[in-house]
Amino acid sequence: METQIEIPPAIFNTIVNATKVAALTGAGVSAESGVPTFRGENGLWRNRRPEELASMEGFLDDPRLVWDWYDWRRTTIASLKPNDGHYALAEMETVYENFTLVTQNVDGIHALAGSRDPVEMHGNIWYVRCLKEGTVMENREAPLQRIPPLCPKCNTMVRPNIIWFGEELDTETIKRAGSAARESEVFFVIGTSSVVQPAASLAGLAQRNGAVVVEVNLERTPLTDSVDLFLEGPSGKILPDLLRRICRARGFDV
Ligand code: BJW
Repeated sequence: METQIEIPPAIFNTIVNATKVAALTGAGVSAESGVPTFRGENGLWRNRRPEELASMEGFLDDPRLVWDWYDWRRTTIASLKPNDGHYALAEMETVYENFTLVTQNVDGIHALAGSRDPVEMHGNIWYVRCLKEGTVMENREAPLQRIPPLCPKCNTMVRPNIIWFGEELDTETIKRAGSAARESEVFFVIGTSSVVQPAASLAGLAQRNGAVVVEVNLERTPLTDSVDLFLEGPSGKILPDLLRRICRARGFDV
């Protein structure tokens, strides 16, 4: 059954008729697939300080602890499948002339759902980087045979190719995310607590450049008061419903 989401007609028209659209996703989008979120009651940090697990200092202090955490997450994610929210976002690429998906998620599930070129702001859990030479390699072994894993070329320890706290985001990635936000007519912010920078600033950037900002979340966030539309509920339900309504209004088969 479709959820009864109330959308003011002027905003709905913009959503339906837009050509340039972008979406920023966070951990909440993968929650219905079984990937734990970071914050909140059952969040991944609940017993640990984020800096202990997701910073270079924490890693150098105890690489085994950090790799154990990543090994557990990789092994969990390896068996999971995209949910209807991921599929709706992949479908948006066919509905809109220009649709950019920007994600903070490192799980790679958007690509599994068919999103063609997601901008992965915080990296990807299936890639590792050699601490000596900086070479980035795909590594899908889950569980890992050796912890911490070593570079197959030089035998030095590798780290997850993920952006940790205090680390700069890749320049090209930040450029793509910024342009997508700046140029969008509609900017969706989905399943993120909107507290981690610089991702959390993209909605404001989009709005200052004229975009209608639509937030989808189970609960209110620090962003909610400034968005044009807040859709409260699970993204795995809200996004397919919204997509159906957009397609119907555009005269597409649904
Ligand atoms: C649902 C749902 C359902 C649940 N449906 N919704 C400016 C001001 C203040 C601080 C800073 C600043 N600039 C930089 C900082 C510091 C820092 C930062 O932002 N700190 C804040 C926490 C205060 N940022 C950085 O350090 C960044 N680096 C940087 O800016 O460098 C600058 C620099 C410049 C020059 C030289 C050197 C440096 C890097 C940030 C990297 C973040 N990385 C992490 C960890 C990765 C580890 C890993 O994954 O292995 O990425 S942090 C963690 O948070 C992870 C996530 O991608 C990110 C965002 O989390 P997300 O996705 O929002 O998840 P949750 O759990 O927080 O929220 C889930 C939401 O879903 C909730 O709202 C639920 O309600 C909702 N939900 N189920 C819909 N079914």
